[in-house]
Amino acid sequence: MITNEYLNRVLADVKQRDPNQPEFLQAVEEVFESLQLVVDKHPEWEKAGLIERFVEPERMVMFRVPWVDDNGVTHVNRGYRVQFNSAIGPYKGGLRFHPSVNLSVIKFLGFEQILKNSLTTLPMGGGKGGSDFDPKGKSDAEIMRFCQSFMTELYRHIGQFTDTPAGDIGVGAREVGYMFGQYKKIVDRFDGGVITGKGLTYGGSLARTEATGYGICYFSDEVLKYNGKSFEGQDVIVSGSGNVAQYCAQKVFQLGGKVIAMSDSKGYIYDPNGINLDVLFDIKQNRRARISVYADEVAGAKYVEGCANIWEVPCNIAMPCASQNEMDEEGAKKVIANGAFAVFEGANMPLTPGAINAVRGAGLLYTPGKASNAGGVATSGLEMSQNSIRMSWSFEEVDEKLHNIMKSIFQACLKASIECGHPGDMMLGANVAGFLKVAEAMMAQGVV
Ligand code: NDP
Ligand code: 2IT
Repeated sequence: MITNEYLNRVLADVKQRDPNQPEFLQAVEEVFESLQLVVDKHPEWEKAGLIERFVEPERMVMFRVPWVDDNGVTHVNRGYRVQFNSAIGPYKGGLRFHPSVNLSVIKFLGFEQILKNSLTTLPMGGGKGGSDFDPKGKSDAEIMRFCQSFMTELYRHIGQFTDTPAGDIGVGAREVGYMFGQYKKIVDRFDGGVITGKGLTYGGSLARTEATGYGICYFSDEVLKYNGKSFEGQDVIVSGSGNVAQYCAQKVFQLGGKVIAMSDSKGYIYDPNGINLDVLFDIKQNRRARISVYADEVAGAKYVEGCANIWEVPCNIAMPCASQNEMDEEGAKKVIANGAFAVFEGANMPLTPGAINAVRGAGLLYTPGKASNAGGVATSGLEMSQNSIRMSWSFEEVDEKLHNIMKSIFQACLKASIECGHPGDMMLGANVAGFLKVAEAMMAQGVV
């Protein structure tokens, strides 16, 4: 419940202005609930229109992306780049290629990115982009032509001092490579810092591939330690099986936990012996196949249709790493009833508001994605640092920096939660700590 009048007025305005953007409204409302205490303490913010400006992107670009498939047929997709907030640094955030992409999804992701990037301790503003293009089943040549067409418009809006995209759902090393190549061809310069997640031979950073998943576990490990617990011996569900889920699962095993279930958008696999990641990585990275193949190849494993059914698997810790709203209240209740003690978000906004209330209400440990998955964009920031100094750090150096950043994020969230009178509340802490830095910078820079 939001009681602060100023926040309520802005929320009503946003709802009236963007009634057809449910994901964006969901993200704004969740953040506002956490910000009440600090907004109460800063009456000067209202006169400066700080919150109105905070919820309105600085710029939104939408564009046509025409491309020709292998049969010579032309298709037209829609491209987006939302440059949400540049108060603390140039816009930074990924690109998502998925049929569900629309302005609401990109705005919610860009909004979350502002606070996430603020938490990383690095100077990065918030942005996000993508397209409703579906990469599934497309040939390499089709992916290349799409990426080239996408970049033929996007290139004029980006740059290391303006806006630096990266990957997200449906955009990995292959797509980043094609987009970087097209950018370089158009501008006739090697601007390494124009996009991150690049291949290692042309300016990418070691450990960027692993960073989001590893970072989730480093952050979760701090939360567990603070609560006198650890990953050791815990049964863990990691939903999804993309970049984030794969390396989250790998780090869970390294920290002594056992990942027993993973999923894709069609269904989930359950392996009581612990998921064999060599097999899973081969299926996903080399063969780009469905996760159901795992159950055909590994004795004792089973495949169940329906990705949301994964929450029926009994576990101690649930780590949703696939997509937004993948765990609803019903899913959360199953996780709680089966005796889990923690839900650590890996994806962006994977829990519905009903699920968050259920999990927190039942006293489980809960961490929001904007804090726990910030290691991906933080390591993108480290990739840009290496591009700028024309050097590359070893895997161990980057991994250590990532680990330290995740510890700092935990400390910042903890400190803010204590100052707000709710020690250990990571949702409150992440929203408040992330926001205060941006708010201070926005106030200092005047009404722009
Ligand atoms: P990938 O494209 O590598 O993998 C996405 C995975 O989630 C796939 O297993 C996919 O299944 C599944 N998935 C996608 N959409 C849905 C859906 N609507 N319902 C159920 N499952 C779905 O993406 P990432 O691993 O990079 O991203 C996963 C999440 O992590 C996203 O929320 C993203 O925003 C977030 N994130 C990513 C970062 C990064 O560095 N990549 C950084 C921080 C956050 P299928 O193959 O069947 O589509
Ligand atoms: O949601 C995210 O933080 C990302 N997809 C990573 C963004 C980035 O710029 O590395």
